[in-house]
Amino acid sequence: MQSALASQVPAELRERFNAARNVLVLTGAGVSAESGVPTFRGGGNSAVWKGMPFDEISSARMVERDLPAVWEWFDYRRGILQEIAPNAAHVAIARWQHKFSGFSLVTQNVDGLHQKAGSREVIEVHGSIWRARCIACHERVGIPEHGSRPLDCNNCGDRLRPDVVLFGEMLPEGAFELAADKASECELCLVVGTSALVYPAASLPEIARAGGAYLCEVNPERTPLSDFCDVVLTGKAGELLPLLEDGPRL
Ligand code: BV8
Repeated sequence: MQSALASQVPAELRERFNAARNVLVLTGAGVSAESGVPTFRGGGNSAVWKGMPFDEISSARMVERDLPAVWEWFDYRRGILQEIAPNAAHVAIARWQHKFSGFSLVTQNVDGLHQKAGSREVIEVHGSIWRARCIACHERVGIPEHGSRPLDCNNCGDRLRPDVVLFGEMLPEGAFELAADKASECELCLVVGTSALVYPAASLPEIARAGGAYLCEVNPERTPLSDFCDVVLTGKAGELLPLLEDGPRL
């Protein structure tokens, strides 16, 4: 007997998923929601930090205006993340890297939870909260999950900033181009847990579609992308993604 959830997976999607040779998954904050990481938008709220909307505190302007405030915001988020584990969605996606002959994972998230779940070669188009970068020489340095954050650049002594792409900043050299190439080559594109509002990442599903991909969105809410997709699975990623894998019908 199929569970109500499993019946949400249309036969065509399941067939395509099992037959696919080249798959791309694009994730946003929603894939980490069931781990307890607050999303930025949706659910009637948007992230606010000390009265500033998140796209203000997470902006290039703020790095120039008040770098200590930007660090306080990222230190706070890293503190939350230290206690957080990947959820069933991250774990399913990590399994998929061995399931298909061609598999790409592009994430807008900076939380590192895909890597924690075992995903490798993750294309992080918005950088990582677990790295810092020198303002002057751009030398990068890792930030330990437990322990103090490096303060100044070992290379030139100048100040460090989060190695995260803030609003109004270019994406990491080559990251978007690589993601766009993979999107144009895939035959199945799964868009998981993103409001599809932030560009250029939000243009990746369009690039996949232009390359002939079958588009599937996984999200409890409708997004501007929903009508553009071949199929929309309405629900939580942690519940729905494991159902895509061919296994005993629940
Ligand atoms: C750029 C890192 C070129 C920081 C982020 C003016 C000047 C400059 C640029 C612009 C401008 N006006 C517009 C732009 C472009 C701008 C943009 O797109 N703005 C939007 C908001 C209109 N983009 C940029 O600035 C980008 N750079 O364009 O460079 C340039 C440069 C200079 C001048 C001109 C052009 C840089 C964008 C990157 C910004 N950094 N993050 C940080 O983390 O603090 S973006 C931020 O939003 C996050 O990274 C996040 O990934 C991203 C998108 O959000 P989502 O991941 O989708 O999360 P969200 O909360 O929105 O949605 C969650 C979804 O999950 C919801 O749909 C919800 O229903 C769903 N969900 C909830 N629970 C679940 C679930 N789904 C599944 N399962 C669940 N359980």
